[in-house]
Amino acid sequence: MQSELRMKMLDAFTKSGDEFVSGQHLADVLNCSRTAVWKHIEELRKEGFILEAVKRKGYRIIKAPDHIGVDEIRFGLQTDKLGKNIHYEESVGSTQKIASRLVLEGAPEGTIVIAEEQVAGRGRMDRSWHSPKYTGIWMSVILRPNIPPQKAPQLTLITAVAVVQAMEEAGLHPAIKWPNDILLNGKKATGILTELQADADRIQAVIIGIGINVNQKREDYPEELQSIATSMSIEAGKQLDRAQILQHVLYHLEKLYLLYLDKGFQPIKLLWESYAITIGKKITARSISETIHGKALGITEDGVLLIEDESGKQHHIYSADIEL
Ligand code: BTX
Repeated sequence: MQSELRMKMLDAFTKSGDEFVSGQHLADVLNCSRTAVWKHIEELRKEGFILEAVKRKGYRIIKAPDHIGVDEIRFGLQTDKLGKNIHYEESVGSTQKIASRLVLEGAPEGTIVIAEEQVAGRGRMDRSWHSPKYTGIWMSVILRPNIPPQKAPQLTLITAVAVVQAMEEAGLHPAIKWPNDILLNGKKATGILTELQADADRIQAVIIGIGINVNQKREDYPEELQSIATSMSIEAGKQLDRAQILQHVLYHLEKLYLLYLDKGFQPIKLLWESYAITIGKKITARSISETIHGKALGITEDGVLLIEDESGKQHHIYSADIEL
């Protein structure tokens, strides 16, 4: 919708407060037909406005979209570095792609890329990540740690702990499924994708992609995800404040990252294991090359999953999908 029309329309709604605005009044204000009004109303809906339409009365706005723009993120953010440099977009293909461009342009550590919607959100191994508008946290965080490239998977585990801690603050009880899924009531509520820009022995940057389902309703998911995905809001039974959750994630991530740089992976490993549902259980790990059944023993210093099969042989799992 053109911004001038949008302004006139929102002004009309603002003036009417809780009262309905008739279709005819909107048509007069916007100088257009009733059919065109209906189209504009549908556009507002698509952009996240919740509207009520009642025959012979007209329309009213119940709720404006819950945006997470730069101001909402900055106001109340309790970090020194993470999120101090914010790249915000309404709609993108993938925040990871933008972040990797920013890395090449020299973006400082702690830069975040945040979008209200991703139309080509990415998971691991070229899978897609469903990222509908105004419902989740679709974010990439740029870190520049001075660690060898093979240690980068540890940052996925650090991030998982940070997200879990932020979810606990919202009163939820999340669990981690190695390596990157955060589950609520057994269903996936968050995915983490860590990508590297590195030379042979030095990391240029790590881009941590975090996708948190916050305010989706069950019907917002495509059918194939309905049985495996959930959102914080579905589990909490109420709408949640995305900007606040994002701030909490950055706060915990910064604390854990500094702890990691200072004391190494051991304290993080203990925290991670305390949230992991896989450890001690019989699991199946499927990777591109093999499928291993056995008991998950724990993770190594490098964040690699250790499985003991029935013959007592131990396997190091670097990348796989886990079934419990
Ligand atoms: P993954 O490969 O572990 O998970 C991808 C799989 O998860 C999909 O194949 C699908 O079955 C399921 N899935 C897709 N979308 C959702 C969803 N919204 N909720 C629950 N399950 C879903 C996980 O990869 C890593 C995801 C990282 C997403 C972030 S968002 C910001 C950043 N930008 C970007 O493009 N990706 C990351």
